[in-house]
Amino acid sequence: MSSLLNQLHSLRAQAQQDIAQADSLEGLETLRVRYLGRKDGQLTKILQALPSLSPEEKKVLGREANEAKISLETALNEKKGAIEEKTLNAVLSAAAGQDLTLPESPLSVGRRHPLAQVMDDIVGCFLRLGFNLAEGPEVETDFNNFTALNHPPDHPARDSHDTFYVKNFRDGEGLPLLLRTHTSPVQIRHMQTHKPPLSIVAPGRVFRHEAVDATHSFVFHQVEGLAVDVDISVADLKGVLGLFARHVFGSNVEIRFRPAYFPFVEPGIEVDISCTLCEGKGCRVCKQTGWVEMLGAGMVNPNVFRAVGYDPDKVTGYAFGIGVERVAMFKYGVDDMRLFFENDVRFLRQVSR
Ligand code: FA5
Repeated sequence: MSSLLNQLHSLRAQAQQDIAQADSLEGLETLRVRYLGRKDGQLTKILQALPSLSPEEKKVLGREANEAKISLETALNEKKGAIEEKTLNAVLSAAAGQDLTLPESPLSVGRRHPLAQVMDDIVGCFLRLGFNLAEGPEVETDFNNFTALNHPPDHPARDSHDTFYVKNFRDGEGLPLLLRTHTSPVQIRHMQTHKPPLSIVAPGRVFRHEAVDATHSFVFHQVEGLAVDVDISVADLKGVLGLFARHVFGSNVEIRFRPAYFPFVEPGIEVDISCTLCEGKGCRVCKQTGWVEMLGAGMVNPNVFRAVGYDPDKVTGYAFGIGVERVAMFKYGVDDMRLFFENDVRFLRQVSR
């Protein structure tokens, strides 16, 4: 028994000495396992002799072992605190001269560009109404961009779209390829490859050789819509555009149709949205008129159906082309389109969610 007690005392003395000399958290952990480890710790090994002792001896050894355990655990904890404090002091003195009480710099999270958000919003509205998504290339043939859309070769309407032609590249007819001036050629591509009934929405980037000002850009975005079936009427077009306007601008908005000319629709319509910024009273965004022009639309011209091999006596359809930048300007009350392209983050933060 006395040899066990001696072992215990020298274990305690040795452990206290080792803990006092430890200089890292890893070293401390090694000592904890060596002396107090449940399986192979030296204290556990001494206690393995307990069953062979008398009840009185068990009491004495048990009490002493318990005291040794508590005192070593306390020493380990105190040493751990001391090592951590030393590490922190080293970090602080390395940062001497810096003001550690300053707030951390805020983490700024990126967002989608406001034009992308508006485009998604418009497209999402039509997808929910049952339209399918369609796409076309930005470099187009003269046929798809003009001829099939009822612009004969010498038709003056071609001049209304100042076109960027792609040098040295020609389509199958020997005509120059061009950067599409609107998303309407997607109508042609889709009808050439699909049979009616169909309803599609086609977002995309378009290009016109135009001077840039507050309401015009030489590259901008449109969302094209097309629905073809038997007995489609202007009433269907009006209903769908009304739903679109209320979805994007809120339930109080009104739309009005004005006659307009586009070779590929008959009748052609320009659609205005009542100005929700001034509630129709007149402001700088609606140029004091109470209305803002948002899109072109109309009933598909029979010549367009003929160009894609549809029988105009059997089907009717409507089409529309929405100017995305105009929608974004109106939605955010911005009176200069160029702000959307300059990408000044102070502006983008103001208008995007
Ligand atoms: C067209 O581009 C026709 N393709 C739209 C259409 C489709 C009519 C289907 C009928 C049936 P327009 O050139 O008006 O039409 O342009 C449509 C919309 O694009 C305009 O209402 C306007 O919102 C926007 N837009 C036109 N030119 C510019 C420009 N330079 N910069 C920014 N937005 C423009």
